[in-house]
Amino acid sequence: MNKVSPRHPRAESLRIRERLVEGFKAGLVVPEGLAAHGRGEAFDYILGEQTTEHSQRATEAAAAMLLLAKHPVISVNGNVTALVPAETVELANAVNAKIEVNLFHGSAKREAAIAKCLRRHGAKEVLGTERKFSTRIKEVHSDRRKIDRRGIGAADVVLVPLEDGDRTEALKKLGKHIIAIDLNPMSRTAQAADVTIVDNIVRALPLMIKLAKRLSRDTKTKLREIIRSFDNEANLRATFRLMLNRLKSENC
Ligand code: PTJ
Repeated sequence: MNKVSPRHPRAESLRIRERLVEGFKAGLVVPEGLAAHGRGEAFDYILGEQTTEHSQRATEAAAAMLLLAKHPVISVNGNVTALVPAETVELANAVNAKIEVNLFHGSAKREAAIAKCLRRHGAKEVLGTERKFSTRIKEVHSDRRKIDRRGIGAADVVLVPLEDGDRTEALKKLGKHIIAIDLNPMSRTAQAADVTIVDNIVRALPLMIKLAKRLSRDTKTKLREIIRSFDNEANLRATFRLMLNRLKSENC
């Protein structure tokens, strides 16, 4: 790996790219995942590569929702595993969630590599790799239709980071609550989710862990109040406005 100089003005962004390239070489990430990351980077640039107050509010609502859930599940794909493997495991422990591998570009080999990587980072159980537990959501027209009966199949709340569109809509129809992490506030996933965090996953997950640990000491009534007072549509509109204003200004 080429060492990125800490003095480079875009060092952090380059380091994140390196993690994806390493993930690609290790068989975790598909080539399309590199392109998807580029799209995310463009939106992140407009956001100023920082966590906005709106995404902070969404992240708090997401943490409360995960803590209140009976069967929370974190859905992981190649990019998520390459970027935040340790944080995914830490968040799952903090909110008592299951981790399930769910791929857009399905491959048993990559599922196994992703599960192995997450176990290396401390995950005790990774669902989504055993055929005998697998079932299908017929409304989904991609490899993502394959889900684990013990995981997403039984879940009441599903965290879907870096998702493509139609599964979120299908999971919503099945009555599940969806939390999305997506730098593109216009994506179908962002629009369809109950809570949308428009932030880079490398910033969103550490913040969610911190907030989940803090909120776990609060009452259920307080957690319900956080969710009740969160308005995803208004929050997305405010994020749009912020992006537009940044584009109009000369700071972007
Ligand atoms: O590993 P697989 O087979 O499941 O494939 C994963 C990808 C990401 C290739 C697949 O899910 C896909 O094609 O996704 P899309 O439709 O490109 O959507 C990914 C969304 O994530 C886009 O809206 C991007 O803007 C956004 N995104 C990309 N990188 C990040 C991000 N959002 C948050 N943090 C990022 N680092």
